[in-house]
Amino acid sequence: MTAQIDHALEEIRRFRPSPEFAAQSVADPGLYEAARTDRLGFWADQARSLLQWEKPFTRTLDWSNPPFAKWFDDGELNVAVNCLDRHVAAGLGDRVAIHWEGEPGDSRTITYAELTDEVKRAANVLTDLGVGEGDRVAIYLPMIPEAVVSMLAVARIGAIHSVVFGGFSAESLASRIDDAEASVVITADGGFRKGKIFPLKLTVDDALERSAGSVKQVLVVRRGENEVAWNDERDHWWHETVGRASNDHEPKAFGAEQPLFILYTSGTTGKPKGILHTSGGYLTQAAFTHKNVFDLHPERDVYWCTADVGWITGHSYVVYGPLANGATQVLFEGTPDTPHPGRWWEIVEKYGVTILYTAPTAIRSFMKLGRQIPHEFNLRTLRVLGSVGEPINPEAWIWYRHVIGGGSIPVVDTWWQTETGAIMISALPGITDLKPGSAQVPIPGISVDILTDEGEHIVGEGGGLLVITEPWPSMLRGIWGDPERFKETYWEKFGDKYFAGDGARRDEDGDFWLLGRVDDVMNVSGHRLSTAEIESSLVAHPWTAEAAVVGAHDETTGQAVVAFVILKASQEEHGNDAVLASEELRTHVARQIGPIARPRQVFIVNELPKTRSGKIMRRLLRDLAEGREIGDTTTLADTSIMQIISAQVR
Ligand code: 6R9
Repeated sequence: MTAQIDHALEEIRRFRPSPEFAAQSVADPGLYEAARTDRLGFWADQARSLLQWEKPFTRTLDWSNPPFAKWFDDGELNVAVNCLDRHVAAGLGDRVAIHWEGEPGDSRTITYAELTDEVKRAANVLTDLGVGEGDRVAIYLPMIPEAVVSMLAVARIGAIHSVVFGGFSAESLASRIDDAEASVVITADGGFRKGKIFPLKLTVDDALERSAGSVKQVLVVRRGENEVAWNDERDHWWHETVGRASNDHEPKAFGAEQPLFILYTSGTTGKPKGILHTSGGYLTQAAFTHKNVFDLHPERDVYWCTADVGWITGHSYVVYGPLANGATQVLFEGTPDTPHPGRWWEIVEKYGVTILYTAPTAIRSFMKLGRQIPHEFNLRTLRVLGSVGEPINPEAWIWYRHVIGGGSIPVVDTWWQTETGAIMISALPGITDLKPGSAQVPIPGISVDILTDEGEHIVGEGGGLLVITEPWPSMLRGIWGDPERFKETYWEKFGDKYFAGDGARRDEDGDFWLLGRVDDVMNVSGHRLSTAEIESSLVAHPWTAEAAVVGAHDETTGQAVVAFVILKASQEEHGNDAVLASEELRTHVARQIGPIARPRQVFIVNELPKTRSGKIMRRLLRDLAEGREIGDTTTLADTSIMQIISAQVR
């Protein structure tokens, strides 16, 4: 048996960097050569040049006890100082760190000097609340500046943060608090979402009733101004504590392997995994990739990553990467469509955003609404676009480049995971010839490969399982409290190689194409087909707005392709004949990819089930396609969506 993944969908468009862009690029092609010649020396150089070390390291990597890596481990640094104080000391105190935009339209501008001040105050308060080195602090906040301040204050005193996305339930929050045994929670009275207040403090109160009782103190930011219940022994207002605290705080240097944060991510089975990241290596790779993948010119760029700080993208590319690099960035509390569907583009215009980093799911939902909405705004300041979170199909890539980017600016598709900590596979704008739909090449200093199920290297072109073959600076250091699960999940399958759980193929140029999670790979009559590839074909049809594909059990073929498709609004105006559309799309896929890929069924629906981070939950669609009872829907952004879809399918 081989793990080859058959494919036929060819994407042949190529975009070379413009000479003007290449001429001003911060990355130069020499990076690849340097990393190839001496990989560890390359990372040591990056760590030294991008960060400020209080005690220089002499050891780059200790891999004597795999899979437990140590990077730069005899060096000492303070992560918050690297993100704040050193920029102020370098005379950049007046540079804007954060242009914050609240959902209702209120805004705040915060300079590096002001942010440093606020973090020092918060660090003093956390110390007063009894938080010491290595203690865990849970952060459950909306996208407000205090979220960034809290993370950095925790880092500054050598404690460990566990940010829990503000959309998670009391139960999820309680299980994360318990797993990490957090002693303090930082939250807000409430936050804004789609014009309403969501009561965060209430959820924290509820979570603490359910939890085992490690939390002794709760720090509450006033944001929603909604009524809250108060426990005098335990609860403290941010403005009364941090607001009045001293801004005098002497930072301590910590070892490079000092734990920085835990971030929970769902596995295929069982309870969420607490992914553990540490300091020096993580910050090195976050800063390196943020600078080179986005071609950051901190003195003139206005960068905007739309991710919430509750996800890894928010950790590495809202907080640590940009601030370590002294960037000016936009932080936005709201959603793309409140109070109007042009809200994002209004923000790009207002702040003159030059670099935008977002997810394909957002891009496709804008595609659905049409180009006239973004075209009402001035988007000409944009010069680099990024994508993350799932494969971006070539149609969405082209739309992003043309409609948002004006047709000539680079789009970088960045592949990485909570576990990898920072970007691993991506083009470098200014260097790489871009291919829509491909994440392209490992960044300098990263080694990846594609293996068969049996662990054999696939020579040349071909599809299989993506592995990372050498340790990397921002790699996860473990699963909190569960070293066995860490080994089992990522290292058991291929020994010393990290198993990412994604399918990928390499094309004749050596570029990588991500094919979705391996549990999203279907086997139809002995052929492996990627859900992502068929989705990409469906979305390329002019009638389709969005598509999700699953493999459903089939008597004859093992698995059969079942598709769920949302048609474009323009299509609905033309009568929206579901039977006709479904027949047309089946034929289209058969034509584009081959008869083997022809979906057994194409269901026309109005919605797809998505998690709060925008990932389609194909597992639920598979339940539906196989006529089973629908599984656990608690992590859906809208838990009622599956009922609506089921009704449409029946
Ligand atoms: C950063 C982030 C990780 C999983 C990963 C893969 C998918 C992320 C992707 C991509 C194709 C890309 N993924 N980026 N697939 N192309 N550019 O999203 O982390 O939430 O842990 O998800 O997301 O399947 O394994 P995380």
